[in-house]
Amino acid sequence: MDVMPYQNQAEGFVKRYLLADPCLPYTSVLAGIFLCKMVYDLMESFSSIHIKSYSALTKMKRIEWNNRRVGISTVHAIFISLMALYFVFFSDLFSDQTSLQGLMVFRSSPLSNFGLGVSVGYFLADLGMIIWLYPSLGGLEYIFHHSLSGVAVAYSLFSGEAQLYTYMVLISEVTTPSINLRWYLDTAGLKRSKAYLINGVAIFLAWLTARILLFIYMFYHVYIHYDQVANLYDLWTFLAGGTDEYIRLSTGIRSTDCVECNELDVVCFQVLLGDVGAGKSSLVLRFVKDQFVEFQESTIGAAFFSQTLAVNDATVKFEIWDTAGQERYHSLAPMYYRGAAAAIIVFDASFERAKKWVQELQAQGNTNMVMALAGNKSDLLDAKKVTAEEAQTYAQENGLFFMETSAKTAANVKEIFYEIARRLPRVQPTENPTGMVLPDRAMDRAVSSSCCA
Ligand SMILES: Nc1nc2c(ncn2[C@@H]2O[C@H](COP(=O)(O)OP(=O)(O)OP(=O)(O)O)[C@@H](O)[C@H]2O)c(=O)[nH]1
Ligand SMILES: [Mg+2]
Repeated sequence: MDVMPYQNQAEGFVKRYLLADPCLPYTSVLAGIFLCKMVYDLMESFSSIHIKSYSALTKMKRIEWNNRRVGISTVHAIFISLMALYFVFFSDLFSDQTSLQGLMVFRSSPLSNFGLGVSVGYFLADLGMIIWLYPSLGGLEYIFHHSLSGVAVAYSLFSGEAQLYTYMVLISEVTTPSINLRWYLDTAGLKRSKAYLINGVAIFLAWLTARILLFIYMFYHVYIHYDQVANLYDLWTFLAGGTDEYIRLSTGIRSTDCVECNELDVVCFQVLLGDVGAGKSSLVLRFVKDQFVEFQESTIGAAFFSQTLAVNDATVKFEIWDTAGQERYHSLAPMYYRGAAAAIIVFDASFERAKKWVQELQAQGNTNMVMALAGNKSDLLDAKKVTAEEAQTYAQENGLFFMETSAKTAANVKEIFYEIARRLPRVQPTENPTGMVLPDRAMDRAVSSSCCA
């Protein structure tokens, strides 16, 4: 019988469904549960043949051995702490250098999802056994601890949020094998042995490093990346839903806590959208660095910029995501416009793509989002296909404001950002509505996060 067609079908099924990105979290949770069962059975067979003291244990102690102590728990701890050490210290996935892949707090990969999925599978399997054999494998504190851990890891897995911090916490699993070993030494009556003493020292050092120093490092990391952490929209919805802080975050505007800034200072998350080559990067480069590059490279993923404007009596700090216009990056866009307070939709020759972006933002963006339509390359009069009147009418009908800009000549570039700032709900009008100061210095990321982030 020819098995090839079946083999091909099976391979297709695995690739298209089991290992496809959207299914991977579910597949890995199931894999985690099956792996637990496998480790349990292997441990049982191995111990009954090779470990003499195993057969002397009571039935309950054997279950505890295969589950909690030597088996599942230890194998999971070794697996997840190795994964966590890799992602936190060696992988580029969460590093600051790869800003092109979007905010660090929203990054994930098939491998990072797989690791968290297996961990969720472990927590489910272990929780199932604890409840089934309650209270022999552990009391309420175990149920509470495992439920909380499982839910936290599953949240990070399925939302794709803060996976770096989840992995940082999971490094603390390195302490588990030595704690399990202590149980073994206890049960084997080796309390007075040298091994017991060495084990105690190892536990102390592992705790100090993985549960104290590492947690200090994690909170420090959160502190220096607070501008990104504040974008954890779903988590904030849960933690601060309905509060003033949540409203400010969900509209993409928040007060700064910089001591040098006054009460009216705001941070405005902003996104630039538009067709490929329309001039998004050129506009933001002109605004932030007052530069123009004749052959600007096409953006990959997205790029981050920040610039501060003094508008009326307030200082508005723009945190700008310049998105890529290429169609293959379209699916990333919601990550940048979700939670944004303002958007500039840029077009040059064709108007159609810009209209689609407006529709998408109206359907899925913030309700109070300030939207601007920029007809860029106004210096190239011949290339124009859309008249200013046509764009103006469209903008008025759809609640945007329209400006013709040129990144090349700098025409209307500062003005469009200024007009956005002026329209932000938290920026108060004064008697001098035209007062605008644009600092010469482009603010880099490090400066921004140390001050007004
Ligand atoms: N003449 C003229 N050329 C411009 C202007 N703005 C941008 N360009 C040129 O248009 C080309 C594309 O500009 P980009 O800023 O890379 O366009 P983009 O929208 O960021 O494109 P993607 O990143 O691919 O989505 C570059 O070669 C720029 O030099 C402008 O105002 N006038
Ligand atoms: Mg670009």
